Amino acid sequence: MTKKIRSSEITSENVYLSRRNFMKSAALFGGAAILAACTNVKTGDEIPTDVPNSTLDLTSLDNVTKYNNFYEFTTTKDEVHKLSKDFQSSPWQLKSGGLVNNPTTLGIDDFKSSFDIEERIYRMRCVEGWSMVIPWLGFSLNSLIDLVEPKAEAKYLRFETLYDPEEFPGQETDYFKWPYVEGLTIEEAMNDLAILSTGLYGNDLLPQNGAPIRLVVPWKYGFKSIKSIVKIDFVDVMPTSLWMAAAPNEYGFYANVNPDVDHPRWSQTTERRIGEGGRIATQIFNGYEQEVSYLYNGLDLAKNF
Ligand SMILES: Nc1nc2c(c(=O)[nH]1)N[C@H]1C(S)=C(S)[C@@H](COP(=O)(O)O)O[C@H]1N2
Ligand SMILES: [Mo]
Repeated sequence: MTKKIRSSEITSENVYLSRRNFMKSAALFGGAAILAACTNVKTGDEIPTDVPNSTLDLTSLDNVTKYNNFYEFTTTKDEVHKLSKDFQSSPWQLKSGGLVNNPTTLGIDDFKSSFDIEERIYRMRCVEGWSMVIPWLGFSLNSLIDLVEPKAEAKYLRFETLYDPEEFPGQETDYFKWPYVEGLTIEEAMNDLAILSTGLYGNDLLPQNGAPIRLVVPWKYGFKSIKSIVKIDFVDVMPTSLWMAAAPNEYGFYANVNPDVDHPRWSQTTERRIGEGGRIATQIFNGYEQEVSYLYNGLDLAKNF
């Protein structure tokens, strides 16, 4: 009998996923999408024929919540969870506007009641060369786009993290231009893989993971998945992200995971899966090529990094 999740990952804290829900989420991805990159291919007799007989091993809840990048708190990954524990993520409002017909401000409960919250198991590849597999809870960004009705001139989405140096000690340093900003083309934002996440491992997001709401775009380097979002603007010019402003020769707008385009200071051909030994091959678009490559037809991915 094959388990979708290693029994060693199942603890009292993270038994969250009924087999039924898991199969639902596995089916959502049409199998190949989440499974092709699998480094621990498993076979078994328990798996329906329409779902490939392999899966991803989840990164442990402990690693997902204690090894974090959230520069608003600190640049020390294993300190983020300690420094963020008193972060006030409620009440919270996310304002969506700009070039839209229906500007909308919603609280987190509004999001949860208006949109279908699904589980999405995605690989996350940090530009630094490590990766995780995380069971997110969230809803398709596309459903918010439908709600606000972008005007024809809207070409990009520009996302902003809360600016509040009292909550975020890191924002008192002027090494970065705060607040954290990220962007997507509207076509990217409409791709079904792009979600706004409100939770992981079956529970609400903890502060260190971007409570109460953050973006998840699994085919791009992790830094695109902006945390603790307060604003989404639909705009007609390409947004300048925090990372583009900080180091334009190192971080471009697209930031698609690409083993063939090295970071100026290191190779991107392999990655270290947190909690596992050794290094594994990094895949183009982080393994989601089938789902997203149409977005980049005719684009030189080395120039548009
Ligand atoms: N606002 C904000 N969002 C952010 C970051 C950050 O420092 N600030 N770090 C990014 C980076 S580099 C990564 S790899 C992921 C990490 O997400 P996780 O800690 O939830 O795994 O969040 C991204 N989103
Ligand atoms: Mo990252």
